[in-house]
Amino acid sequence: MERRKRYPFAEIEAKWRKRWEDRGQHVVDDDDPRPKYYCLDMFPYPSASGLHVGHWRGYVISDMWSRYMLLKGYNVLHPMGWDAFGLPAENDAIAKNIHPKVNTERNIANYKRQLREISAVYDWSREINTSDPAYYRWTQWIFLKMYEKGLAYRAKSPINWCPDCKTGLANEEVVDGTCERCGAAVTKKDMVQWMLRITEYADRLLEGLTTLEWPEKVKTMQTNWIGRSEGAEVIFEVPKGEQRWKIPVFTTRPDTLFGATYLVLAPEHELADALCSPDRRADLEGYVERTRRMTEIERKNLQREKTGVPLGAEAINPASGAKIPVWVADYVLTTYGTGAIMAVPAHDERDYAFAAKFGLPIVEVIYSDRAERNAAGDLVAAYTGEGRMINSGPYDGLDSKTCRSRITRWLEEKSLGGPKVTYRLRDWIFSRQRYWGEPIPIVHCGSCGEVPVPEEDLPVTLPDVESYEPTGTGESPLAGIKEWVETACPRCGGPARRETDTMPQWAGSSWYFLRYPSPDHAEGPFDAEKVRQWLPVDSYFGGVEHAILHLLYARFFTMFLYDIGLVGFEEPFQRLFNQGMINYRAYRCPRHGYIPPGDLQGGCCPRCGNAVEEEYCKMSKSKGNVVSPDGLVERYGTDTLRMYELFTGPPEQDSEWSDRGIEGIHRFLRRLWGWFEMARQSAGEETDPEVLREYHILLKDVTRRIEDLRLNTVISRLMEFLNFLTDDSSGERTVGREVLDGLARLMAPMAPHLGEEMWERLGHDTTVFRSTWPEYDESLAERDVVTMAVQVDGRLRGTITVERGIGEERARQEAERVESVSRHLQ
Ligand code: ANZ
Ligand code: ZN
Repeated sequence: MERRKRYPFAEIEAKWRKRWEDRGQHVVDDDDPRPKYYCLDMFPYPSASGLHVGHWRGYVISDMWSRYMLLKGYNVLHPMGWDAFGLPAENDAIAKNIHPKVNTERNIANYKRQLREISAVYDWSREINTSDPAYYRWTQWIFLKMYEKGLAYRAKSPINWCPDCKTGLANEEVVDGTCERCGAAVTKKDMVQWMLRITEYADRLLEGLTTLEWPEKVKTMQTNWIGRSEGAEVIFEVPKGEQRWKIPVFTTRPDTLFGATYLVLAPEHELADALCSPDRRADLEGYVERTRRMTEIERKNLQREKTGVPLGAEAINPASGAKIPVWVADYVLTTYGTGAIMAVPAHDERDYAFAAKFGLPIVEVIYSDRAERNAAGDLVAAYTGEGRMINSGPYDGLDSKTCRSRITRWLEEKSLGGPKVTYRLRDWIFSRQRYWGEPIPIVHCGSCGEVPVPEEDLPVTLPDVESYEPTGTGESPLAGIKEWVETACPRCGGPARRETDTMPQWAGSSWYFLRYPSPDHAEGPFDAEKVRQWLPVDSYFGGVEHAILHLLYARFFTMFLYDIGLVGFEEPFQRLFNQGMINYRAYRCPRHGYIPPGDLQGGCCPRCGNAVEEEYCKMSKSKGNVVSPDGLVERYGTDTLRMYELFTGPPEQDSEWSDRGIEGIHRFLRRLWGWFEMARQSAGEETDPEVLREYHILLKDVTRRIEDLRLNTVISRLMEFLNFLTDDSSGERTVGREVLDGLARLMAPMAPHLGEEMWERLGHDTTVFRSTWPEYDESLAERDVVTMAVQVDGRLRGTITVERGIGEERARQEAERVESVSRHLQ
C-alpha cells in the first residue's frame, strides 16, 4: 500500500525554522507557570575549525531531551553561550596577526550559524560570552570575593617553562615534556603566582559527590583527583652540631615505622640545602638541576632506574632509636604530603628498589607467608600487604592493621606526630602570563602592597596591545603596556602597578550556568531570585574530557558562592550525562600521509597509487577525516542528521560514523512521510484493535527508552512500528487519529520540523511542543492480553482488556473501573 512520495524536507525545515523564529518560540518566559527544567550543554570554545558531526551528537542528545521535557509539560531552559577566552585564539593572533577579539567574534559567528542548523531550542536571547567585559566583570568580582575571604593568594610555584621561547606554558602546550611550538625540553621555573585555595574544599568536594546522579566513572575520576589519603605524620629529628632539625614525613603505613631505614627528601625540599654536608654540595646541586628538567609523570614512573644523593646527615628513627641516613631523590615529590618520606624498603616497592641499588639496610617488620623470599628466607621484593608485627619492640606479635592506630596514638602522645590526612588535590594555580584572559583585578602599590580594585571600578578591561608575543621575562604581554600598567593606588592614590597576569581558561566556565537565568544583570553576577527559580541545573550534558577539571572548578565556585550566601545550593549539576565521541576511519598512505576519504582512488593513494592503511580514530583536521555537518544538512536535512546522530549507537558510548547509515535514516523518514500523508487523509476516530495494541506497546517502549536515554533504540523501535503499519497487504486495518497524533509527538523531540509539520497537517493550530506526551494505556500496552466479559448478577455489563493471569483481585479492580459495571454494582 506504500507508494513513493516525495519528502520535501527542505521546505518543511525552512518553514518551521522561520515560524519558530518569528514566534519567538524558544524564548523562555520566567513567568511561565509550568514547572521549570534546566537542561544545560557544556558551552563550546569557538574554535576556528567549527563544528564537526562529532560535536553535533552531544547537542542533539541534549536537545532531544529538552524537547521531550517540553512535551512532558515543563518550562525548559536550554541556553547556549561561548567559552571564549583561551590560548588558541591568542596563538592565532600571534600567527596571523589578528586581534584575538576579532578572531573570536568571527569564530562565534560561524559556530552560531552551524548551531542554528541543529534547530535546538536554544534561547539565544540569553547568549553569553565569557570574554565580554559585561560578563568578565563578574568573574573578576567573584575573584575579589575569594580574595577577601583569603581564598586567593600569591605564592611561589613552579610553572612549565620553555627556555627557548622564554615563556611559561600551559599544561596543554607541553607535549611529551617538550614545547609544542619549538620542541625544546620544558623545564620548571619558580614564579610568584596567584592561587585559589581549592584544597580547603577537598572534603566537601568529595562528600558532595555522593548526592549526585552522575556516571560512576566520573565520580571515581573526581575522587581520585582529590585523592584523600589517611595516615600519619611522623617527625624525625636530625641532630647536627648545636641544632636539631625536624623533618615531618607523611606515611600511610605508620605500622612500618620500625622498618624505616633511611629518609628521603624531595630535591626541592627546603631543608635539603641546610642538611647537606660540604662534600656533597656539588652532587646535590647537579642533581637538583637535573630534576628540574623532569616532568612529574616521569618522576612518578615506577619502572625508572632509581637515582639519588646522600646528604651526609643522619636522622633518628623515633621508634627504634636507630640512626638512619638522609637522602635526596626525585621519586619523592615536593608537591605531595610533606615532600619527605620515611623509607621502608621491606614494605614499599620504590624504597626496596632504591635500597637494593644503594645498599641500604632492609628491615622486615611485617611478617607474612605471602611475602616473596629466597632460600635463606630473605625478602626478594617488598611485601606491601598486612601481617604480624616483627622487629617492632613492644608491638611484636600484633597484627599490622591494629598497630597503625596504636603507633599513631603513641606518636601523638610523645608529640612526634599524629594522625594526618593528605590530598592529592593542590591549590589551583590561577595565573597565566597571557593576554587573552580576564585581567586579575589587583593593583600593586609600593606602600600599600596588594590592593584589590574597588568593585565600582570593575571590569578591569583588557587593553589593546601591539604584540601578543610572550615578553620573554615570563610576564604577560600586558606588562609591556605602560599606560595600562601604571595606575594610581586605589587606597593611597600613590603610583602603583596593575597585576599583569590573567586568569586561566577555566575561570569563566566556573560560574556561567548561574548567568543564563539573568544574562544582562548589571547589579551583580546574577539575579539571586532567578537563580533560585532555575537552579540547580537538572541535566548537564557534555564530553567526558571535562570530567575532572571543569566540573571540579564549577563545583568549587558554587560551594564558595553558597558560603557567602549568594546561592542556596552547594552542587550546581544534579544529573550529568557524558556523550561518547563519533569516530571515523582515516586513511594513510605510507608515503603521502593522511588522505581525505573522498580523495581515495579505489582505496589507493591518489598521488602514488599505493595501498593505504586504515585507522579508526577521532575526527581530526590533521587526519583529513573530519565530517562537516554543513553539506549533510543541505543534502538530507537537519531532521535526518539529528536522527542519524541519535541512531549511531548508545549515546554514552563512542560510535562510528557511516555515510551509508545516514542514507538509511533518510529513507526511513521518507517512508514515514509517505505513509503518513496517505494515512491521514482517511483517518477517522476508529483504530483497528490490533493496531491500537501495537501502538500502546510502542508508546510504552519509547517512553521507557527515552527515560533511560537509550535513544538509538527509540529509533529502531519506531522503524519496527512503521514496518508493522506498512506491512498490511489487505489494506483493511484502520489507523485512527489517536495513532497519527501520537506519532507526530513521538517524532517531535528527534525530528522537530517533521513532527511539527505532521501535527499541523493533523489539524492542530498550536505547536506540538505545547501539547502533551502521549500516555500509554497500561492494559493495552501488554502484549499478552485477554478480553474478559464482566457480568453483574448474571448479566453482561462490559468488557475489560487485561494482562493474562493478573489474578482475581486485580481483575475485579479493573472491572470496577468500567463505568457500565460500577453503575450496576451500587
Ligand atoms: C612509609 C611507607 C611504608 C609507605 C610502606 C608506604 C608503604 P598514598 O597512598 O598515595 O597517599 N609518600 C608520601 N609522600 C610522598 C611524596 N611526597 N612523594 C612520593 N611518595 C610519597 O601514598 C602514601 C605513601 O607514599 C606514603 O606512605 C609514603 O610512603 C609515600 F610500607 O611511608 B609510605
Ligand atoms: Zn597604595
